[in-house]
Amino acid sequence: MSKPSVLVARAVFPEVVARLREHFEVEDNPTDTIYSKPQLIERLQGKAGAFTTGSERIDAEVLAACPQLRAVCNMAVGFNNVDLPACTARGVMATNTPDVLTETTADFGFALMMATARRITESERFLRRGEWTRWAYDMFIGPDVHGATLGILGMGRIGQAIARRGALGFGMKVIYHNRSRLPAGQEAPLGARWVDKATLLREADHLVLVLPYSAESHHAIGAAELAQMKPGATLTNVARGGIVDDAALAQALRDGRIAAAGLDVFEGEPSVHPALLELPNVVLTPHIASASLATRRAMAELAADNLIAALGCGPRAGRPPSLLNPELLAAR
Ligand code: 8YV
Repeated sequence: MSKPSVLVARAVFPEVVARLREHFEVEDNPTDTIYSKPQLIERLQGKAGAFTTGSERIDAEVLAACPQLRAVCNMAVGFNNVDLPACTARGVMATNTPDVLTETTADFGFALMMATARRITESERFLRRGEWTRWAYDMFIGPDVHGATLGILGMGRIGQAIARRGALGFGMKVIYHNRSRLPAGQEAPLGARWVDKATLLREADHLVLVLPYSAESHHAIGAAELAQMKPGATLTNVARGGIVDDAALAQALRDGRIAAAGLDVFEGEPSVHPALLELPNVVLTPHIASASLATRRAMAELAADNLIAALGCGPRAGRPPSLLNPELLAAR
């Protein structure tokens, strides 16, 4: 029997591609070309599976043009690049890579929040420019992290891991807003308190965004929300571009409405709003929150496990470990 064909849409660890070759005819992308939609559709012709990342949009049009596709396995926990209802309607299994990146992403979110509050990159640029000629009592003065109020918008796995760092490591008071409240047993060890969104905005000294992107969360933080925050507060986004209105944020930072922002994700990335690039009080990183070697390997291996199982191979044949549309199993 011939092996099913799959597309690995971006460059990824060679050992993961080699593992996929044990089960599939693999078209990989060692030059790491970013495919346009027509190129993606062309490459997906005759493919039963796709190993994707956040840079490939798998929408209804792509699915309609690739009727042989049976599995889309995203190497990311976020899957806003995949139209899940359209996949389900066509019987295409969709998977993501939860859990394996939680702690690494939380480390980075906390680091970005600290760098933002304590003005690490801004002061480094000053030093590198040769402007450090003397000490001054108010040089790069900023807010404290320890003991401050940590506000978390979106209290899933990563939000809870950031809360744990803040509460247990830095003596922070943790408040959060999420559609569903955590069970008391999960709130208690963190001393975490559920609040409505307005209270979160009003009380947080350091607000960290960790919610998934959806039509509902689009511009969850815009001019109106920024206006409710404390003037000395910081905002950190390690979730998705589009949750923050970047133009409104740039304006708020320029006006001193909030003290500073730390951003790992952007609307329309890899483009960054030009106004953000010009501001001193914003720490900018290129969507690297999950980028530890061990975690990126684990994400790639999990995406491969999902693809192998989704296409009926390996020990979990037919039961991918992180299936987003389990209703397809029930339908079989
Ligand atoms: C990925 C991410 O690196 O997992 C996610 O949702 O945002 C990152 O960890 C990125 O999406 C590439 O697929």
